[in-house]
Amino acid sequence: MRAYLLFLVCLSGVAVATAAERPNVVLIYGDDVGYGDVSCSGQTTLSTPNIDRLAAEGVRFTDAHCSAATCTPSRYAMLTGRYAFRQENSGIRPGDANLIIAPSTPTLPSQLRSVGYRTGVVGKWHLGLGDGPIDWNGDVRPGPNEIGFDYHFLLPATGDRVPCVYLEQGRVIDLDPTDPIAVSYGKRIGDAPTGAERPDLLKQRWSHGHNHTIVNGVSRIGYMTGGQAARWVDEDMADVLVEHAHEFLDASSEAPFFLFFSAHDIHVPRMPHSRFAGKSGLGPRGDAMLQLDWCVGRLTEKLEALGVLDDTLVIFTSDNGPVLDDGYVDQANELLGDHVPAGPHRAGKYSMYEGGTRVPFVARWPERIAAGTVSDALLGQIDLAASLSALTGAKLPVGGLPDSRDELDTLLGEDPVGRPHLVHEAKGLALRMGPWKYVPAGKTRDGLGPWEVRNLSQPGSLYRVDDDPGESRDLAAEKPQRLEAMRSLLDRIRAGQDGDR
Ligand code: NG6
Ligand code: CA
Repeated sequence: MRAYLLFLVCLSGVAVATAAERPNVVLIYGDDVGYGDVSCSGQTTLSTPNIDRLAAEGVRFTDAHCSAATCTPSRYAMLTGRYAFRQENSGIRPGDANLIIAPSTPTLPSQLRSVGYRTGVVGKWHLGLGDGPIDWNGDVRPGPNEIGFDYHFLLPATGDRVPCVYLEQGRVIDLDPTDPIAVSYGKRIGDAPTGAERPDLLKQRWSHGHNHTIVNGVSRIGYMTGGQAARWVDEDMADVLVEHAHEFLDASSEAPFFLFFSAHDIHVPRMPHSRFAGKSGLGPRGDAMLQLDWCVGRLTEKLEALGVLDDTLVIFTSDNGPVLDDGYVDQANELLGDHVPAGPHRAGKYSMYEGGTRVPFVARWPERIAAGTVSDALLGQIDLAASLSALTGAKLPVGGLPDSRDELDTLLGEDPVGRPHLVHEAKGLALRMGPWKYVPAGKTRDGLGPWEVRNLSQPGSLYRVDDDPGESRDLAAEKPQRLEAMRSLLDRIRAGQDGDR
């Protein structure tokens, strides 16, 4: 009898858990979106009503961070709950790189899949594919399916890297087998014109790098031949990604779902659809931000139409800080006006300063998050894997997600303090500890492109980012003990084989 009652309790427990306690999760990831690029950060130069709606109906964080100031390490850390400096080849990867997450590594999606979620990724990947030379005309594996995603529809690397084709469930879509694809990041292949030789053929010219094969009037990093029918049209990319995200959501009515919507916007090349071109007044960078906000609106609307919006934890954040000229002549600097992409923070993408990783982060789930919450807690994307595991009842595997902490109460806006310390990767490693920021000796980029390179001498720099969000007053000489304590904590985290949980 007791066993039977227990069984009933368990059954009803499952039913309750799927409704109110185990929400769907939609993680919308902007690319190179700075803290100040969303209007809910307080700026008035660019309007992002759909992202602002999530903030108004949920929580907005003022001190949330991705793990690294560039894409590949940041995404690696978020998906694996393991800092990317522990992993070789985790810097910015070329488009023919191999998968840097070993199959069967516990990940955020594999955790959710283990408790019955249907998991999907739509958009930018940039974590490598395959485990040897890649044949883009065959089955490209291992990839997302082998690390926890049931479904994928991807840009293999980035919008500015070949191959410029979409990959769905391991296959390039719309590929004509009589026109096979070849890719090279070394020697030139094929006789198609390059951006270096034929700038007259370009819709948008390159400013640095990006002068190899021309695809859709834009020259890319790397060479590709073939696959003409499969090549993407940059201006349609946001529509294509939203369409595939919608299809994933339509097909997910049976189970709770996790969708990682990994937008291409506002990375270069910034080639928004004509609906957005010229609309922001800030040039293609601002127009791409309007397009990204539109994507957020379309996803939110879809959840509403399916009747599951309030049963879904919707998060919007970004993979690294902002950049202006990142290799194409798109007037990002010239048309910037009073817009401040990093908000009050110093520098942006590629930098050890706060602008490198302090990104927008909003989360909406009316079941557990009070509308209109603003949280100053220190929050790291590294903690999403363990926190969402805790939320959904997924057990942490031994040794898995080693740097990811259960910060669910912080994510829900309940803990005003958050993480005690957080690593920030940008070539070297910096550290936050409460309001303190330690930037080690060495070189780091300052500015948003064009950059100045700072060469910080020993013992590095120390800032107090609550009083001085722009990191303008170096307190290293005044607070040598604090600096030393942070330096040695960072050494311990770096050396810690068991991670930083
Ligand atoms: C850099 C590219 C930049 C961008 C970045 C990766 C040049 C000169 N610069 O090497 O345009 O692609 O890599 O960006 O080629 S990320 O957001 O994916 O990390
Ligand atoms: Ca990025």
